[in-house]
Amino acid sequence: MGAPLRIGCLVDDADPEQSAAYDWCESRFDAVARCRPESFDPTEYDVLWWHRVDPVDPAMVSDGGPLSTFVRDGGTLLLTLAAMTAVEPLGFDGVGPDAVGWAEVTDPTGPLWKRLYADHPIAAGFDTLRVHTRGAGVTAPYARYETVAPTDGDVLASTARGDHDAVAERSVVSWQPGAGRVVGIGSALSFRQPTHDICRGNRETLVANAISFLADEETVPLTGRPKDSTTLSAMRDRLGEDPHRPGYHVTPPANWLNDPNGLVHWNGRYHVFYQYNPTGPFHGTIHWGHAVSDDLVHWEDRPVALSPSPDGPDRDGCWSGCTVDDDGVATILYTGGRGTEQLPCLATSTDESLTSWVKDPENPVIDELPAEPEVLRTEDWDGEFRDHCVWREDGVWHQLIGAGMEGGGGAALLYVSTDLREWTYRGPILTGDRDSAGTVWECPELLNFGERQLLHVSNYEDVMYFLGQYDDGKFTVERRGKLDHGDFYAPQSMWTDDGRTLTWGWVQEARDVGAQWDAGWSGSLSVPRELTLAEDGGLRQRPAAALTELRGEGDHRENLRLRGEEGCELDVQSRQFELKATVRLEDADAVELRVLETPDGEEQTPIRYTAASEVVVDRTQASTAPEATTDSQRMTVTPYDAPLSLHAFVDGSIVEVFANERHCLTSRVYPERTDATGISLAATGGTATVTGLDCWELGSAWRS
Ligand code: DQQ
Repeated sequence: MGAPLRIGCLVDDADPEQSAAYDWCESRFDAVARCRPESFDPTEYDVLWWHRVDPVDPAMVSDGGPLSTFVRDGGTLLLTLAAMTAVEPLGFDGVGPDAVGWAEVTDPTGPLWKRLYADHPIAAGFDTLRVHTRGAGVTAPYARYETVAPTDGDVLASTARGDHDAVAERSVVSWQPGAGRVVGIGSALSFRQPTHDICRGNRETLVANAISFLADEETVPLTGRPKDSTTLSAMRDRLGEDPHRPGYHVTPPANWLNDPNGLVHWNGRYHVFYQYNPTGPFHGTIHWGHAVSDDLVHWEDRPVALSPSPDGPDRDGCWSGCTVDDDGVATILYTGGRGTEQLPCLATSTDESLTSWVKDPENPVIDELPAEPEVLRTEDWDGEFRDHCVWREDGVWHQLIGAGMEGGGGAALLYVSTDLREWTYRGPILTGDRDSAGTVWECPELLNFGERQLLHVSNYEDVMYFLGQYDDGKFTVERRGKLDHGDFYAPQSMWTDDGRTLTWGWVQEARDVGAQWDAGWSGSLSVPRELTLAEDGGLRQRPAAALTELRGEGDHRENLRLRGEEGCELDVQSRQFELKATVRLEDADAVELRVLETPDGEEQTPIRYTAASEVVVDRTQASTAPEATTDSQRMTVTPYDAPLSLHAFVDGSIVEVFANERHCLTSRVYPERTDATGISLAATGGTATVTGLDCWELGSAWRS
């Protein structure tokens, strides 16, 4: 038997809850003593525990005082309930919990453990991510992060309340200041008030686990917030076994991704930034994640590029924006969110690898909404006014900002500037009708194809594009359409040094918040698509040629005759592949390319080309999970005399389809069975010919 664990319970007042926690600790561990936060002998304790119902008054502790010195020198500290507020005055985090108070507990409540940390020692003994440690029927104190995120702490758990996943209520956090370690558990831990036996048992296990974890020098230390490339890659590896996780599409290392941002080809490297929540797989406290590639297909995680500034106009989130080259200085224009305001902000890079960014001290660079048209005010925002597309024309910077108009539809608003910092408003280049084009236009982008320009906007539902003429601040529409007919949103483009326009979109999940939480990650980017004008003046969308670099084993067929239900199975068995087929329907009603198919056909996702000139991704049998989406997604493909070329990229849970290099449909499916790896073809209602077919397994984008 080794020496008993020496626990110091910090006491600071006569609070009965604090005394009850002490009594429990004494009954559970052998060497427990009381001590005071700012006067204790650091040599006497292995672990300190501070349990408080009231927030810590900054006068009680300080950065540089005995408690912070104890931790930074290698000591460990558990902060429970409102004691978690001490991290700010102790200097362990730039931001303390922003939601502190008392609330009625109406359902059994406790940690909603993150998938990433399901095997964390503090979660030992729980066979679920949803652990209830406090029963209903009392008013109890709490301290947690709700609208802001810790700057240095790593969120281990949010809050499970009854059957509800309160994903934004981040209540268990770990820090690693200096050589020490700190864990905060901000809610659902009262010792004085009686509770249900199960909750009591869970509470005791949780606190005892936390104390043992902190005391055990051998346990793999948490990093605090993972910030460098190595720890981000390690995080990615932890989720690597998930069969739904895409392998060659850009995904976040863990947690949440939405819009692609700031895409730029800089010093020969391709940089993709994206909307990222480092605290969990849900939309909130948005940062800019960063990935870089030398060849457009192999990617490397880079440290987070932009984080909200606690005192800045982007306190609640760094929303979408773009990167421009300001005479050699990479410069980001993005939307800062704070309270009900969203305003344009600017940051410049201080290094060639675009790793470090400095925000302009004058942010926001535009500090009020335009007067005309009146910007739509909603419950959430003083004005729906965000997202940026910036280019230089005749030496003048031009900027589009997306907006909604009071009483109208979406708008793309134009500003001009000589220095990217002082902007003059010019008015909308195009406005939309609410009924046919949506209430708000997010992420507007103007692309120049010489003889014609393309404006695309995301209107909450679809990505609409307008082809026409942009001249002197006005856009005249000649044609319109949808960039994609499935789960694809808020795209943005990169102009490569060799003159290509490559576009990525956010591929949203088609499963609920709880399923995304259980997976530990959410969101992906599409494959890069090269956009050009076709000979007939329409839009052409092709997968970037570089994707061929990923091709591995393949199957090639020519002049396949498909008759009736007689199918044809391909040799490739995979969830990560590319399929290219040229299909002539003859007298068949439809041809199906069935992907992610089990041998018995129980699960399968047919990509169906019909005689009605539609391409349908049929999800009725995509997954045996009862909660899986079963609706089909479809797009009309112009009726062609020539055969239809179908080009599909399947990757874990993504089915991304290009038809005749024009029409795109990106879909999400979540097959349950491990043998859902088959690929087959069949015709229905007659005979069809597949004049040529190629299928290749594709390699992965991430080097681990
Ligand atoms: N996503 C961002 C906004 C944008 C929206 C926030 C589009 O800037 O309007 O994460 O998905």
